[in-house]
Amino acid sequence: MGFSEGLLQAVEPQWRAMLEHPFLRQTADGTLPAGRFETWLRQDYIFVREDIGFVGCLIARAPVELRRPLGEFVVALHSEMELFESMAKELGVDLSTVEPSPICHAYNMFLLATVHTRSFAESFTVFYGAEKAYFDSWTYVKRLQNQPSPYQRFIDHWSSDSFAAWVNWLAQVLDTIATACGVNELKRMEELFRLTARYEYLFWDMALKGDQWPV
Ligand code: MP5
Repeated sequence: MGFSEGLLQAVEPQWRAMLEHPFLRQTADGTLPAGRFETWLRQDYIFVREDIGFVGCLIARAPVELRRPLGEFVVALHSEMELFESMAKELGVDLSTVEPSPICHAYNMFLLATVHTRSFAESFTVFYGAEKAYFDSWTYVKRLQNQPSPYQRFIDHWSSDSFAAWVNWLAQVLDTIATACGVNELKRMEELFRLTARYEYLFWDMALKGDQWPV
C-alpha cells in the first residue's frame, strides 16, 4: 500500500464524516435549503483565490521537476475562478463584496502557515488532501444524483476524468516523496492530512449552517 492510501485509512473517521455531510447529500438530491449553495459558492471563490497564493509558495519550495505541473495548475485555478464568476452571474450572486467567513479564513491561513513553516513534504500533503477531498466529495455527489442539478457544472468539474487523473498523479508524487521521509515527518504528514479533512468537513458545515463573524 502506498503512503497516500495509508493516509486515507488513518483518517477514515474524518474522511467519512466529510463525505457523509448533509450538504453533499442535499446537493445531490436537490433538497438543499435556499441560499446554502450560494454561501458555499461565495466562500469557495475566496478559498480558490487564496489557494493560488498557497500553490505559488509551494512552487517556490518544490523540486524543479514539479514546478511546471504545479505552475500549470495555477493557470487552471484562474480558469476555475472564471467558472465561479459565470455561475455566480447565473445564480445572481454578487462576488464583489464577499468577505471570508471564519472557517474559510482559518482554512486558507492553515494552508499558508503550513507552506511557510513546515517541510515541502508536509505542505504537499495538505495540498493533496484538499484536492483529494474535492474529488471524493463531488464524485460522491455525482454518484448519488438521480436528476440533473442547477449546480451541475461544479459537480462535473471536480468529478471529471481529467481531475481524477490530476489527483491520482498527486497521490503518486506524494508516495514517492514519502519514501525519503523519516518516521517523525511521516507522522506529522498524517496529522496535517487529518487537519485538512477536518477543515473540509467544517467548510461543508459552514455552507449549510452559515458562519459569520459575531462582531
Ligand atoms: C478545493 C476547493 C479544491 N476548491 N475548496 C475547498 C474548501 N477545498 C478544496 O481545490 P481546487 O484547487 O479548487 O481544485
